Amino acid sequence: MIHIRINDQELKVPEGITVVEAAHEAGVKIPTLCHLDLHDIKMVNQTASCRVCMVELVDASGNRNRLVPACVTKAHEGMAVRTDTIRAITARRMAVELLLSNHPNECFTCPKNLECELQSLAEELNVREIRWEGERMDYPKDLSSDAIVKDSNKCIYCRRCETMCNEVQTCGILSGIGRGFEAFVGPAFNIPMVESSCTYCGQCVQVCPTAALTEAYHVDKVWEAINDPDKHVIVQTAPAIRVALGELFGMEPGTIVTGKMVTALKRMGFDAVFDTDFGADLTIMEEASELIYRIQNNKTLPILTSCCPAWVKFIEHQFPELLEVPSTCKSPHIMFGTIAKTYYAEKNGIDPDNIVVVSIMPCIAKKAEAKRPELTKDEHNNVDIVVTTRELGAMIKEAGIEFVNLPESEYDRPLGETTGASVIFGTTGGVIEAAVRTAYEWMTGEELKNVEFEQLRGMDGFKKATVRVGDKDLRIGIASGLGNARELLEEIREGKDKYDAIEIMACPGGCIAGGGQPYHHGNYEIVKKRQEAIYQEDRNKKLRKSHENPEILKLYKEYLGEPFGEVAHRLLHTHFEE
Ligand code: HC0
Ligand code: SF4
Repeated sequence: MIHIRINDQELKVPEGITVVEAAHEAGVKIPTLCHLDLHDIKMVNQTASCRVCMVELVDASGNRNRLVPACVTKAHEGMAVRTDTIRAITARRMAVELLLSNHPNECFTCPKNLECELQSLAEELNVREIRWEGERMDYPKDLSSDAIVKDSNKCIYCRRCETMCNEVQTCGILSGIGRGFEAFVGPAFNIPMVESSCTYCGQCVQVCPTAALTEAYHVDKVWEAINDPDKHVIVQTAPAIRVALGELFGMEPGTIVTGKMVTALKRMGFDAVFDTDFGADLTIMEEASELIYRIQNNKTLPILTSCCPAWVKFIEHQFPELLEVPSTCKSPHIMFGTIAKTYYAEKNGIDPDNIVVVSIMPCIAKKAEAKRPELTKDEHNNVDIVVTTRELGAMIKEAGIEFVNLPESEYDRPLGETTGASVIFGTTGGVIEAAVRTAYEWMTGEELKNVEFEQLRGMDGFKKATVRVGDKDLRIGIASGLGNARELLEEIREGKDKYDAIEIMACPGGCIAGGGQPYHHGNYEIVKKRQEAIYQEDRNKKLRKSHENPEILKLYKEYLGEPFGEVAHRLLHTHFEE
């Protein structure tokens, strides 16, 4: 421990700590912008480029003699720091003023209005004028992808996205381009995002403090569909939405808002409100069957879950030689779309051409997934519009619905009947746990009494576990975050460790921390609360194994035949390419 002084407080702090961290221990907040320390996922962005955290050092004679950026200045024995002098305050305010001097003046219409960290800082630091008009950038927006919009004019060069993409996700898409006023972060040679190997995981969007990176906005398409009297508009909600949507309305992170969300969707005018969890239960029927088939027929193992579209893109770009490993199952929301436009359409006598399927997802990559050529070649075979949790929140506000006071309602049937197994898809480890619950009973013929597999849970980015199933030990690998996925895939490629089944989710923590979820502004405690809520929602369910879902069993009996059979293959499976 070392002794330092911050303002008038004497402190004992661990060696190696930065001045920002030491000040935090003293209850003093030093504002930061580029700085981001996500220790839960081992990411530290310490570029010190914004200079918003300037403080004054005081020498042994009591003279204030130097301004330093607190985020990269390490505390040392006997150090004295003042955060509250006019010089420090002016320097911080000036840093924000300079950033604003070449920032587009369009807060009213900006997608990050009221969520922008630069805007909040300007308010927090009492910036009341911009004294120097800077040179403006005038780059066109990159609207090339269906998922991400890049507006380089709003880039403040904090490089958080770059650290996230390169160090956490190991995708290497983003880096600094240009000099001076014209500098911004983008793909090499500033090629359009769609031509890069971007996975659309959206983690760069989650950490961007401004609106330089945002999701492609599809709210208007949904309103158009709802307002078209010829269309039967179905909405499905992903597992992770229900534990995060409330945050957009000031509710505590981890509040479960399933019933209120269903009421809101009904009031917004959707013709049927269903649950992606139904698609997740269906996925388990297929994936568990595929796992057992591969084990019993000595086919390629491990099997990898294929429901995360960013992860699928990652393996296509980065490990094409391993493409036979992922399960051929379509992802749950795409399976759902297929069933809505076949089984549900036939059962209700609706022309599939008049059905519009809207997916509410915590994910940005789902927007691009829904447009993949192999999933769109049959027009009755897909999801039409994908909007994120944030876009849903915006629609609820736009519709004038007072979310917090809503009564609760139930999903419609039959595609709204679900089990606890499908809810846990929303967190890292959940898909494989759900698959094990079913595979166990199918492989042993015995009832699984305790459905909670602690060894598959938690926020660790890379977990290895063994689950005893009858006389077989199933070796399981779980990775969340693409850097961890890379480690796991390299192990498989090099034959370093053997697995029977593997789950990969591109976002650290799984879909609960997806690129389309409410901004957590770097606070992983929020993500942990969402995870606890997911497991609570599982415990709230009467049925907790996918193969016990009565509507799923009816779907196979009336329409699909056997799991992993001919019809199921045609409708619910796909292939991967690049
Ligand atoms: Fe997920 Fe999904 S669990 S990817 O994390 O598998 O986005 O929530 O909807 O499709 O079900 C996201 C979440 C889903 C899908 C499901 C899967
Ligand atoms: Fe990198 Fe993911 Fe952002 Fe693409 S979406 S640039 S892969 S962090």
